[in-house]
Amino acid sequence: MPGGHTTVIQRVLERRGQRPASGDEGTTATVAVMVRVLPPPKALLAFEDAPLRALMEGRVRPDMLDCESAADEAQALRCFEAEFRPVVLTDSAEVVRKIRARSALRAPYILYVAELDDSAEREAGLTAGADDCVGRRVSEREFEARVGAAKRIAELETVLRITLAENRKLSAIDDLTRVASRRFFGKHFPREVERAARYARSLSLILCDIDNFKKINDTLGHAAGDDILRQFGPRLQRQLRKGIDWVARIGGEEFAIVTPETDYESALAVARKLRAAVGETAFRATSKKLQVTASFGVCGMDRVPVGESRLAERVLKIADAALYRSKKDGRNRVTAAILKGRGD
Ligand code: GH3
Ligand code: MG
Ligand code: MG
Repeated sequence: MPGGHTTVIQRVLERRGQRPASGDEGTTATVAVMVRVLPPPKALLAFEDAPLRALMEGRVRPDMLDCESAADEAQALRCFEAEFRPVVLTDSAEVVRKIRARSALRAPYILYVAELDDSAEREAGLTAGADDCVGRRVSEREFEARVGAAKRIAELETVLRITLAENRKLSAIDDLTRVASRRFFGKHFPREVERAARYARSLSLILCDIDNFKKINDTLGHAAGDDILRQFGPRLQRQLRKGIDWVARIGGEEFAIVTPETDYESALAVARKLRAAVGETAFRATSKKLQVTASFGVCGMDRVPVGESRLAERVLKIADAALYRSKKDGRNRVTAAILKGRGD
């Protein structure tokens, strides 16, 4: 066939052109876009020397860093305590030392502007904890390059933080409690409902919310609250059938327990067992032991009705209303509701 070869080669080339970017190229492009759309990093200019401060304010363009100035050490530290800045430019080794001494987890990039451009001064700045050091008579071009490096590091850290937060959200497992995530619940609970409806099986949903959790946080601290949450998910899970029932953390201190092949009466019994398991032994919260209770709301279905639209949503609403009832009636209790199909 005339022109046959050309057609094949063309097809190969076209296909190659359509092939999606490799993982690496894709990542590079994504990072580039993320960096491009970020606003300039916030920076603190802490210069005690007023003429130098004015010079620096003029030199750092607003598209490089979003700057705020402080005139002395106390003001600089106050500003920094009030709001974290990923970049700090300063002429004070004391400011460098004090910012580095903070026990906070996030550390800024610090550019120390030394009085003299000599190695002893540079060493003093770096020893105090600066990341980089320039003399105050640095050329405009060098200064811009060094601020550019600070900007790039601050931006990359922001991109990393955004990515980690997004990853956490995408995850099927909740970090703290090691049970299923809210996202997993949102996707898989409707599937469980559909499946049960298709085979006309039973299915129940139990919601559980820890009582007065805010008070625990307020009196023992957030870390103690986290400790309890960490033990809470596994404690629920231990009471359930392995590989069939599953637990998801759907809110701060709120959990959903999905129990397939479980009718109203059985679900009520499971919820009672869970309530007892929560209350009967104390939780370890930092170094203390703490008695905790939880309230439960059940929506039980002896036979999941078929052809109901948004059934999963309705089940969740019914269980939530039952949970609300448990709270209203004094907490540490189980309230159950049954959902029947039209013909039942
Ligand atoms: P109720 O008995 O009515 O449920 O009262 P509550 O205090 O448990 O409920 P409320 O909704 O008022 O407060 C829930 C608290 O849970 C507030 C929030 O700070 C805390 N919380 C949410 N997520 C977490 C977390 O991951 N760790 C910790 N330690 N606390 C959390
Ligand atoms: Mg609560
Ligand atoms: Mg709650």
